[in-house]
Amino acid sequence: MKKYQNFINGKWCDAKSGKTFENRNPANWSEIVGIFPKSGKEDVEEAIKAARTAFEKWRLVPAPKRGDILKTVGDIMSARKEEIAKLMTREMGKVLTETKGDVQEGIDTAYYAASEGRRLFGHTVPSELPNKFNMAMRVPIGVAGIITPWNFPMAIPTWKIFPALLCGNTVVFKPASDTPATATVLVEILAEAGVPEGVINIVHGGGGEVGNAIVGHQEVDLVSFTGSTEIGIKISEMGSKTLKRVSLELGGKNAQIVMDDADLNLALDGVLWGAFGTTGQRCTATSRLILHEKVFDKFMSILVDRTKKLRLGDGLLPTTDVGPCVNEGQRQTDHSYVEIGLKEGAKLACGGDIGKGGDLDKGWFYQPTIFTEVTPNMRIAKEEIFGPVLSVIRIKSLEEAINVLNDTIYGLSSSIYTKNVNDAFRAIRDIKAGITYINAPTIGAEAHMPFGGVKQTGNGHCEGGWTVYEFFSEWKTIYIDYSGGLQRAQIDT
Ligand code: UN1
Repeated sequence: MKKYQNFINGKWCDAKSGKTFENRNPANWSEIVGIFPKSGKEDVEEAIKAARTAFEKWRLVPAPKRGDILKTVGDIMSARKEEIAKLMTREMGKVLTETKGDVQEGIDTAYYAASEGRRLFGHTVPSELPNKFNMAMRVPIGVAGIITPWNFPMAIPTWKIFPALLCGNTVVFKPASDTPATATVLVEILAEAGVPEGVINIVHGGGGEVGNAIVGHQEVDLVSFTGSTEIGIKISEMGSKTLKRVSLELGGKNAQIVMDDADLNLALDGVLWGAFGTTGQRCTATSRLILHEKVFDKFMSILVDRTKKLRLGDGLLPTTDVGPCVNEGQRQTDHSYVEIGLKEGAKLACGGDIGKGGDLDKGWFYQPTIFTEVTPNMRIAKEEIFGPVLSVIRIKSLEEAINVLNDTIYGLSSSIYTKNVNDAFRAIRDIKAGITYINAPTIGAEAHMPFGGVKQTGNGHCEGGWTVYEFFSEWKTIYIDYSGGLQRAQIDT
């Protein structure tokens, strides 16, 4: 069995306490994927010290050179794509085609970051005084604490780490304890590609020990976190004590609207992929279907039929459509929401139980589940479940559909299926979400576009594309007076 380590100041090492934890395969709980260091405050302390020291050199490496290293990172990831995807499926369960997509998202992010090394544009601005030149440029910030979830074990860490490094910051990385193996491979690749010692550090362990130690530390300048709204609020509070810059990517309760004029086959493919792809374990997953009454019965009968045909199983098997939940706790959460939904008066159209029989008994499988007769005020219509549970709400008009869609504390992704161009543009204007898809499901963001949510999904920062480079750098304003005399702004007019 493979024993993994932390990576601090360019060296692989155990937790100082010598403690470890196991990482198991959710499709086959008896299989141990690896043993990892259960780190504590003292390990974090060392990693932050290394990152702080390394920052003074890394910030001076020209951004195009930092970009070249990330280009090499992308090349190595491409060469190892299949192998990394298999490891990822073993440690968190999603099907192999999706784990390959997850690695691909990391590769795309690497190449985008590499090219940004030759941009990182600033501004030149005319001065109000003669013989004077004004400009604003972007500068590195310092040590970045990166705390990531298990559902996109490669893509999400790369969304944060690559721009952090490209901008000249150094990194202390705490991956989710459900997916430490993929995270370790990412760090191996960064080191192999030439990221200098101390610039990237990984510390494995729990949020309570490692995460808190990072967020509470005076010498960490910024924190980027993806996870639950509950933890995000705590991180925000803790980070504010040292006035850290904090980027939060939190919960969602994403909905797909299907209007009566929609291409119903297209909308069916969309909702099946959005709700049950990744076992519903995406921040962007479709957890509500807002369905026009005129097509309700027809759409539901095909949807339920097709959902029942989805094959649960080990994500490594080509016959599997839907993999397991990531762990026992998540499966219990899914089931508890099914019980809540039934108590609230919603009706189960299919699913509603764990996946049983044969190899399914070895892992944390849950049947793809659909609730009908859901009303917008029910908990299953409002709270993030993070599993393969879809709540269907019947509506009569576009206006009602958008009101229902917006009736949540979250605002990450959204979708509408319609052939009516006017309705599509009204939806774009009136839906309160960071992302709106027209005639496409709520999942499937591309690496070079802004990714982020409004309301309680985030705190105003976006990942992805050019926007994330704003987060990982700060502005410095420069005035160059070449008049040879004192020129007093606002006075010598
Ligand atoms: C997430 O679920 O946190 O748009 C990220 C998507 C993926 C990323 C999801 N590209 O569904």
